[in-house]
Amino acid sequence: MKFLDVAKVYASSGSGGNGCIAFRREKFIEYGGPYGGDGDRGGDVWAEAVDNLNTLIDYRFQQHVKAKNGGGGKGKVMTGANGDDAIMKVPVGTQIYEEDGETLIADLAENGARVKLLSGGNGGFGNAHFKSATNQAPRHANPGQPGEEKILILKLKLIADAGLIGMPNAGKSTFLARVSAARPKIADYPFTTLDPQLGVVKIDENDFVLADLPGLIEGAHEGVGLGDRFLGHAERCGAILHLVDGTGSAIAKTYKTIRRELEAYGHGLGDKHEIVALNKIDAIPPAELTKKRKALEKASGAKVFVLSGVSGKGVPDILRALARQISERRAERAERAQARSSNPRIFDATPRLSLRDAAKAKRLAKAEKLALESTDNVKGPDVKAKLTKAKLRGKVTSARRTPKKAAR
Ligand SMILES: Nc1nc2c(ncn2[C@@H]2O[C@H](COP(=O)(O)OP(=O)(O)OP(=O)(O)O)[C@@H](O)[C@H]2O)c(=O)[nH]1
Ligand SMILES: [Mg+2]
Repeated sequence: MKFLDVAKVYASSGSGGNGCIAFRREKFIEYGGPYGGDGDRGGDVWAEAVDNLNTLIDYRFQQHVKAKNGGGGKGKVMTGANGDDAIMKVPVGTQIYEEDGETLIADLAENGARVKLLSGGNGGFGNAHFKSATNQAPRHANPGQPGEEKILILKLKLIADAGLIGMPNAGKSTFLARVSAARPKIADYPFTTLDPQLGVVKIDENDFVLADLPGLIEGAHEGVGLGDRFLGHAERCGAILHLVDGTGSAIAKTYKTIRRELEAYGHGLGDKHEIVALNKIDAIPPAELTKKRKALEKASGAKVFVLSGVSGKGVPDILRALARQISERRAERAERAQARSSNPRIFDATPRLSLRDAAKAKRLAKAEKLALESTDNVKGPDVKAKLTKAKLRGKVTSARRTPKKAAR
């Protein structure tokens, strides 16, 4: 599984409905006049953060999001129907990017936050709109504005609920493979796991995401071994499971080494509640197990669980303890989120030009096009650019070169 959930979505807003051309025809009403209604707006595309989703998996299956088109106008000056909006429900924490995957459009960090991603097209005016004293029977109506289309990239950072920490060969990957459907590489040499691996664990009614992190050794905070950069993934975990290899000789020393690395890493990792477990009990004689467990209890000052990742003994108890820790942390987080999201943000990511600005932009584009066309036969790009600029500024009425006097 990936730490980052990414989905690509093709979104399009609805087009506006066309205006209608119609005339009023009634038995005793002469010259009934234009009677065509306006088309209505197409639907917008919105994204909304909801807290009952955890992944973007829905958008692997539904990659096209389309809002409805606006209805066309009808006779008797009836306006068309409004196009329905399309609302993309995404998990809280989803970021929405442009097609390049780098330009951020919106970051939906709280429950209920909404963003308008694409605006629907406006409806066209019907012919009733164009009647005037001099044109009492207009035979034209506006078409509806087309909707917009865009490719959007959705990104969600998956946050592991629990992290597995320990020396290399402590049996972390074996544990993850035992309790989840993840299949990390397992081997009896140190640093088998080079990248964090995720698995989804189900125990009783709970499920949570468990991360298998690469092994730590003494001096990891100074970059020894694979360093401690992977500990960043454990920073936001609700619980830490510290596995100690029971077949080793210096159990207490091993435990303390890892603790020192956690403290040295900082970011509150040292203060995080950890569940300590002695692993590989299938390979330890019972008398030795009691001794080692006591030594570990003394070193950690906490209850020590015993388990075997290979035989599965003691695993459910540990999972239940983890699930308890995680649900406590989740409840705390939900309380904080509730306080934050009492006033969710709703914003529009489709800044629209005012009518005056839009008309100005259209005039400018037209003038530029005209100037370019008329300078097509002028040689040299510099002359052409100068003439275009001058024409736009209104200094030259025609960009065509006036014939020289001598030539006349
Ligand atoms: N007897 C016994 N062996 C185990 C147990 N768990 C893991 N092992 C063995 O210990 C070795 C290392 O296991 P891994 O799961 O790869 O250990 P790891 O902690 O992921 O190691 P790195 O990825 O290198 O940090 C493998 O040979 C496993 O078969 C266990 O419960 N009992
Ligand atoms: Mg491993």
